[in-house]
Amino acid sequence: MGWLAALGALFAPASAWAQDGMRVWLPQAVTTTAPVIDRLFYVVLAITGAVFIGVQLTLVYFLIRYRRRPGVRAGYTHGNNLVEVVWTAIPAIILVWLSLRSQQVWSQVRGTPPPPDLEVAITAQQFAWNIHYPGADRRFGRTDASLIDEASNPIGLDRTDPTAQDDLVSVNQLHLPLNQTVLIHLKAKDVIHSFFVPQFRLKQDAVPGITSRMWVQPTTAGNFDIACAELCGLGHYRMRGFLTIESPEEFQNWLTQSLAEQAL
Ligand SMILES: [Cu+2]
Repeated sequence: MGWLAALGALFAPASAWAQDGMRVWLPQAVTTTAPVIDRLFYVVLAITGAVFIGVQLTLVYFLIRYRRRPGVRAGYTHGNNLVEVVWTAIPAIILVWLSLRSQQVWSQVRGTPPPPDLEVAITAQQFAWNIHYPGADRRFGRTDASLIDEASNPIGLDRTDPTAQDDLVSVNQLHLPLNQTVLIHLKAKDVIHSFFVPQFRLKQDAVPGITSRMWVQPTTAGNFDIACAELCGLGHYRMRGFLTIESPEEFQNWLTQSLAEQAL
């Protein structure tokens, strides 16, 4: 039966690919800023693609044009100052223009976020994502490392703190409401992890001792994977979270129901 298992292993990536709608190009873009990053990607691809084709065609032309012939040395060319100036100046101008454009995209994607409708704290650890919702009071309860209990209280939330009463802590389940601005506070408990949702076009390191902030505004409902993009230990491969983007009503229902289950 060994060969059957081997065959299965061979087709596992194919079935994951089929589940993702057999996309051959970029994953879905499900936030307001993802298409902005994609546009920059296409601009860079178009420029480098055109240069690549141009350089290869010129190479072939020069191979033929300056080949060895009776009475002519192979590779014989003479310098041309004007051509040298042009092919130095054009890439320089393109690079300066691209860096200015990238700066604009960067400030739009990672600059000051619009006022958030919802805030979520995500604490990465070997090998899970702890998701902390502040609840109706919109204030995160106090956390304290000495209160951490891996089984019952992975982020060390102080349940005696009044602002913690309506807080929800879920493991690997991130639900986000459609069309609302969400500010994510990203932390790490042990080693460096990296929060990665390909459909957000966002990848952010989670570093112990630092709270990194990023924001998203989801535009498409669906279920997506959260991957850890930093080799963080032996269980790195199974550090997978589940992202659900749903309507604000469905999100509220999920929050209320999870809070009720948490209280049991
Ligand atoms: Cu990790």
